[in-house]
Amino acid sequence: MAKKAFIFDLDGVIVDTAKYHYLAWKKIADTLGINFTHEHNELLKGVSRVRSLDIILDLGKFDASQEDKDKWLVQKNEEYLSYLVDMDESEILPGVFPILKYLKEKQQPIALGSASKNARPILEKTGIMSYFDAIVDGNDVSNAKPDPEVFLIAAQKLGFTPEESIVFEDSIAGVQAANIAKMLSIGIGDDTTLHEAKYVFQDFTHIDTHFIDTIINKRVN
Ligand code: B16
Ligand code: MG
Repeated sequence: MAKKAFIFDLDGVIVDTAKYHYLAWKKIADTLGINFTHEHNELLKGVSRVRSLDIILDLGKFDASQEDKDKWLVQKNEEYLSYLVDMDESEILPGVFPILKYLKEKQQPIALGSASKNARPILEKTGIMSYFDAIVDGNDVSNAKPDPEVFLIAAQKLGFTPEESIVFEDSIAGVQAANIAKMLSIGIGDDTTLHEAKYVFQDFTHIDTHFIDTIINKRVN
């Protein structure tokens, strides 16, 4: 049977944690008197925690010492984690479970490729850890998306070449990372924003098993 490596981003693909990241960053921005909106939050998707803070400080033309930055990074993460306390499988985005189950049925290898350092607790709380044959997250990489490092390590852990790998991503930086890696990029979200992806679906409810079969059997990307 043909096999491909299926690599899933986490935030915005499997769970909608962008809303919690937003609330936690908003609290820091408010304290600093920086105007931070939902539109600004789009700039932070797929971007590391450290880089996210720099983007917010740039928005407010705010100069800060490394000591202050470190303090805010800790505060932001504590606030973010407080939103995850009650997280359970109801937070898995629509259509994700059926696709994960179908891939397992077809014995396709599955990996996580996320920028988040909180990926493991999220997979545990939502009860989907066992679907993943490999997990690569923000703790395992030194280069943030659009650098392809996270996806290249994920493919390697599954024992597949980039050309045999398929990435589901909701962020522009993540789609670019998949493309740079020469993997098949599938955008989840708005097709204008994610126009660089090979395919774009609004969400997983729009992806059917026929499409999955087609990409499994495609010779290489
Ligand atoms: P953390 P993904 C990314 O996860 C988020 O999209 C991004 O907004 C966040 O800043 C980043 O993780 C780091 O998250 O603060 O939990 O380490 O989309 O790559 O799964
Ligand atoms: Mg994401």
